[in-house]
Amino acid sequence: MQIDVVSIFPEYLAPLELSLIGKARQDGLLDLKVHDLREFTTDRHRTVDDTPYGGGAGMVMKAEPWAQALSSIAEAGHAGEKPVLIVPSPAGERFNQALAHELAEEEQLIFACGRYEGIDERVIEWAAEHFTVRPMSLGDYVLNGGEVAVLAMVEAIVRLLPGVVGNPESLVEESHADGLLEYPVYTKPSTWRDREVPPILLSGNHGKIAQWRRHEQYRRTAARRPDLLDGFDATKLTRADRTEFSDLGYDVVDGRLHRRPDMPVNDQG
Ligand code: 6GU
Repeated sequence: MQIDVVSIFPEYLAPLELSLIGKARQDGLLDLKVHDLREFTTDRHRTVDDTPYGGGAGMVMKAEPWAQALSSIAEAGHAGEKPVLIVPSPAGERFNQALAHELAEEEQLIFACGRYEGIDERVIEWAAEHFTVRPMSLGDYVLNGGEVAVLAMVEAIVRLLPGVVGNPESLVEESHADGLLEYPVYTKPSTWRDREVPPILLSGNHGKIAQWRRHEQYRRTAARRPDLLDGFDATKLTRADRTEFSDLGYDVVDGRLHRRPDMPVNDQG
């Protein structure tokens, strides 16, 4: 996979040299380049921003340096499909694990890190002729620029590339892999400060352990992220699974979970 990141703070992306992503680059699994937007300006002051038309607070990123940067990256890339241009923005589509999987299938991703109040909207319109443009948000809060969001999205995507995570099994049993939060985990010692590991985990009964873990996933998800249960496929639940959901206040109707209105709020997650 090829990833290009454009930013006025290329040093902000230094963590992409480290750990799993740094290793993927060394191993040739990932070709990642960080570009300084100011390299694509032509004036003496290397200007990337200006005041907003219509007035208001803050500054807006000028169109031309962005067009120069993106054209240069597109020309250097493989002439195949349109590359995907991800524009981090709190006004974007919510990034999630399903999108990470989808983007991990792409040949080339380009991330355009805006700062200030954003990029001149005409760049986004122009870019749609050359790229598949995807404005994307990490969540409902505001960061100063796209760089931190890019660190998060690139990590979420790159760890899904074949060969990047040493044991691919670890991708199967993590939070969001099956639309649920992960079960709690424990390691030695079995008693720590008078706290015991749940005895079932020491039983050696792999069937019971798998069921206990699944039920912990349900409990946690119901307590912390009940919104995730709206889209949960309940058609393949066992009787024990249904009973667990019933205890949590959910009935199965037409293969979907429905919260009973009389149930007290579950805060034991
Ligand atoms: Cl992707 N960018 C910025 N600037 N702020 C954000 C965000 C992205 N996601 C959440 N807040």
